Amino acid sequence: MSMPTSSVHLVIPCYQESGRIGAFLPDLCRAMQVFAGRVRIQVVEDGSSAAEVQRMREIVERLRVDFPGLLPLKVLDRNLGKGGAVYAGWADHAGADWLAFVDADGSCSAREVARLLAMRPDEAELPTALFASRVKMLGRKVERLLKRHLLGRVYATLVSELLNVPVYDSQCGLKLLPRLAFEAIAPRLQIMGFAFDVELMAALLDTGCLIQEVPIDWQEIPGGKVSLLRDSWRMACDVWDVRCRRPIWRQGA
Ligand SMILES: Nc1nc2c(ncn2[C@@H]2O[C@H](COP(=O)(O)OP(=O)(O)OP(=O)(O)O)[C@@H](O)[C@H]2O)c(=O)[nH]1
Ligand SMILES: [Mg+2]
Repeated sequence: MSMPTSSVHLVIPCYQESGRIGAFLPDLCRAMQVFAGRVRIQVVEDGSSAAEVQRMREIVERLRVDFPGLLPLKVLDRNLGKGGAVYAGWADHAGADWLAFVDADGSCSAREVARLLAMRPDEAELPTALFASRVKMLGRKVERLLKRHLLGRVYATLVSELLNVPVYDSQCGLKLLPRLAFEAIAPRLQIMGFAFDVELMAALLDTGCLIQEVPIDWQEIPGGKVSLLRDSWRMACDVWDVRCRRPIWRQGA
């Protein structure tokens, strides 16, 4: 298979992640070499403690010696939330054709990131985004704690029903989208927390961007920060908020 020639700006949003990213980032840098300089990786540090920022800087700077496609650490002065960190990183796209993010913990392996990025079409009649999806199916390996899997299924069903979008997994931590499609919707995006990708998905669809879900392998890594109690309620409210604002977007379109 020939590799796509378009460029990608891949952001890793991080909050207190120096313990988990250390195993993942070197693998990711190595895996991106197959794209011969067309993928740039940017780690965004989202208002963690000073000691944590220092540790992250050391990890990134050490790797940059061998991997010039890894950009200097971007440090935000205050915690914006996962979505806020992703968007802050995407603002530095430097003309990349595609924008992407992946979670810092390596739940989605470097190999899977490379597999999804290699699927980006160099030319498509309609703009198309690729969203990774944790589908438990024959031929794929998805390992998650049962309670997280179940809650994830409830949330995805809520998203799908409330927004009338047949999405299987809106929250998977690996997504790739055309930069121009993102720029068309960026002014309307308001959700900066864990539900940011629900709003991103709805806004892309409403402006005519296609989204394909790509089943990937996923292995839950201990130390996750999404709290089943605290964050689920906030995330459910955010879905409702997107549902209420969609008709207003459409009037303005
Ligand atoms: N920027 C930012 N990123 C965060 C924040 N909290 C979590 N993240 C990032 O979001 C990504 C996913 O967070 P996790 O803690 O792995 O979430 P999880 O609880 O494991 O949930 P799943 O991975 O979906 O099972 C990681 O890259 C985190 O660093 C935050 O407050 N700000
Ligand atoms: Mg995780």
